Amino acid sequence: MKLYYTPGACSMAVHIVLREAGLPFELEKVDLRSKRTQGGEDYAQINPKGYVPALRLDDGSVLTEVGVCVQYVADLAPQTDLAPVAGTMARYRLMEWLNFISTEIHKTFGPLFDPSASAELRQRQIGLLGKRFGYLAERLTQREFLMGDPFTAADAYLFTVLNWTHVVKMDTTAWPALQAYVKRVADRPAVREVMKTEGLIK
Ligand SMILES: N[C@@H](CCC(=O)N[C@@H](CS)C(=O)NCC(=O)O)C(=O)O
Repeated sequence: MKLYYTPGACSMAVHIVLREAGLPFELEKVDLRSKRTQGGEDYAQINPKGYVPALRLDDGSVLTEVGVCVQYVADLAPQTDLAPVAGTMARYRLMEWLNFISTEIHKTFGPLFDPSASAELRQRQIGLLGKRFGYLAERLTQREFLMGDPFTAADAYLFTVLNWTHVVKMDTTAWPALQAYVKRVADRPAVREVMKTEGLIK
């Protein structure tokens, strides 16, 4: 398998699940401005949607969308419990989290990365994120990880997007449970390894 990624982007969720799963994989960095890979390929030929992540599977086909890629990888390593067995209620709970993270958190950050966004829009997005963070913090005071214990693919995705609060300089001190959760995930050996590889920590 080969993961097309950009350091610190949502592709990091797939990278974390690959490391947590202990599966062999290759990495290829994508420059999102030029839309070229580190190896010089035209990224539009790999993922015509133009964004990361993309996962080249061993049969040569390409899988996209964070919430799907993380489940695909997790299912290759069922012993790790990164995703509950397909068809169970627990699996639907995982999908519920993945969808929430994608639509309510990941995409809400978008305008905060846009230098042309107005101050009003930024405030609106920060307010929306604050509401979601309040909900998450309440859940995470009662449990170690989103699904309780163990760590799952949803935690890999949530950690990845919460890491953007540093990038956009959003103050999270109002949600200590969320800060404790981020630290808990950041301290996992696989997560540290991913962050080192992506150049986010030394
Ligand atoms: N729906 C996609 C969204 C992926 C996405 O937003 N990727 C961002 C990085 S976090 C990106 O590559 N943006 C560059 C672009 O859209 O040109 C998914 O879930 O994978």
